[in-house]
Amino acid sequence: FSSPSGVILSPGWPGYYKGSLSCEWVIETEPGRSIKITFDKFQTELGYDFLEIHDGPNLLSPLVGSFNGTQVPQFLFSTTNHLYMLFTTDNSRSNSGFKIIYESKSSVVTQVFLVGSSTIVLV
Ligand SMILES: [Ca+2]
Repeated sequence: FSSPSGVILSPGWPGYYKGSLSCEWVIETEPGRSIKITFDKFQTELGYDFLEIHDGPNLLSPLVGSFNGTQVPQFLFSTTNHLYMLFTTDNSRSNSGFKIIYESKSSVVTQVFLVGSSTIVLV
């Protein structure tokens, strides 16, 4: 992505996504900035179709959350200038997926979010 903001849609949006997907996205902004993502719409099969978000450039970066069903935070921020997203689905039952808005922010943000049982401190 090369614009300061944009939208990430699940494959097939606004129709249902397909089974057996493994799709990844990497969002990168300039060093020293952070990325804000806003969950505009989110609906996946509960317990089977997951959107994993990692705070960094790849799958090995710290996990922010693994989201499924309709339970997502309203928005979240990266602490680095990268976010890695992986959407995996099993081979049965799909749903409409997600619409996520991303923006590059100057990273002078201090907030604490609770995602699942882990506390993420964003400085
Ligand atoms: Ca499924």
